[in-house]
Amino acid sequence: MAQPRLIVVSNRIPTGEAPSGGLVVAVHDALKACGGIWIGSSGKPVDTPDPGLRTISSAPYRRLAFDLSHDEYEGCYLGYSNAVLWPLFHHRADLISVDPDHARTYREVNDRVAGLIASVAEPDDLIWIHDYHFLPLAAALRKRGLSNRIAFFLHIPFPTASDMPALPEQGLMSGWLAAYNLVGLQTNRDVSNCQDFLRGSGKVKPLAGGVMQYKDRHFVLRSFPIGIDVDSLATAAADADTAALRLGEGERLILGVDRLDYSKGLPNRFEAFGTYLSRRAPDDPRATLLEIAPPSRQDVEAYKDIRQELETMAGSVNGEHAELDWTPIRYIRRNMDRSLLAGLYRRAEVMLVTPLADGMNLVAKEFVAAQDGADPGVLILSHFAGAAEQLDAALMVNPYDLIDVAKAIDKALKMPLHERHARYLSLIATIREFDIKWWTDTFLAALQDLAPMPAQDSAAYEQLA
Ligand code: ADQ
Repeated sequence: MAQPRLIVVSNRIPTGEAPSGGLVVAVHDALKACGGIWIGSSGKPVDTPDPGLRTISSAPYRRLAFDLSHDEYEGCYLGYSNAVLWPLFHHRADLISVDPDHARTYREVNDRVAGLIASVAEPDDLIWIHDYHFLPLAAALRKRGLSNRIAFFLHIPFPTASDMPALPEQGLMSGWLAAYNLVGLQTNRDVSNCQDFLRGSGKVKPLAGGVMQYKDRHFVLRSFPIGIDVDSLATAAADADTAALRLGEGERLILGVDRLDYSKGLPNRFEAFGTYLSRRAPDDPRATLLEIAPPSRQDVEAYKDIRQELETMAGSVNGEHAELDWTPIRYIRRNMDRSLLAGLYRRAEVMLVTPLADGMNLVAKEFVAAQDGADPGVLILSHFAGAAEQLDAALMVNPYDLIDVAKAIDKALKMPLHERHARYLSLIATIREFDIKWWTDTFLAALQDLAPMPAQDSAAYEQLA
């Protein structure tokens, strides 16, 4: 069967010539194979936005960018996407900042972007939309009469049915999702949360095999756990030069790598490491926690305090436990080059991945891919990372329980080679089987299997988009 053309829509598009990073490379490969178009925002807001799409590159496929005005950036990106949807979907309804103007701008931007997509889409194109910035986009495309096969993939967790009522627009959500042919989530837990919500909305009836019925049409809801490019990470890790990282004689390395975000549980992690240090026996070797966490989204209110909180906590743990020749927490607030990061994964004996909520967490998978199979490190993984559903051979922890995490650190540092090895073999087998190529291939095959959605009364979509 001939491969239809693919249109990918994501908040950001790579602007450089050589895309890097797992998802970007995977989408790049899929677009190269099918031909197609990648559409995304140009990043920062501009004073006089171009009303159309700007071509960033034309080969081997087209990359097209749309501009956001300052009001659109503030209302849609900062306001609704990152100060309502992100906290709500990460079970932090206490942090949401409800503003009807932001909700209106979010829907208006989606509607405008739908017009731009409609101006380049052809009837047989597959359209693949990424993430929470674009939940209503399919409804806005259907309103314009597009019957294409349209899929959505949510990179972050789906909220529980009890969190969802905090969203003033929750009444629209089932209609937004039902306008897609295929809705992909990271884990089975997300699918079950989404099913509970849809069933509870009274508008959607789950049928067999992930098929959902909304009014007189159907859509499919399934999990597609995202993976990584294992070989490129393993090669980068083996080739990296990490000599600049100097540790004392016998000092052990524990690593944390995150965007600075409240969902990543960093204060809990630092506190748990402090608890480990307080409980450690005098003749245990020294362990240093190297945390690499560059700030993100600093324009959003809820992000302003985390940096301060973390620096205070690092200072307090170091003040209590440091020696003249040892600083237990080293905290780097800069972005790290990917190949150096891969080398650090390989050098670390223990990796702490302890989010309070996370769609998947690719860092956990990257750490495993980077290991030397003859002497692998140990992954400590939160139950609340999406990756926990697949990586049950990691040391699983409850990140809220400081003693549980402290005990896991102790166990990981003392784990004998045969146990590290057995756990590693199980983890790497899973990561290899469900890699990034599996993810794009499986997702696109599932979409291609579905029939286009017959054009319907566009008035039904007017109220949604
Ligand atoms: P993120 O929240 O950004 O992504 P994550 O999956 O952990 O989180 O990382 C994405 C990429 O960023 C990884 O390739 C990682 O190497 C890189 N990265 C993270 N911290 C870094 C640092 N300090 N320096 C350099 N690079 C760093 C969202 C969801 C996740 C989901 C992904 C993909 O929140 O849950 O796994 O999308 O679907």
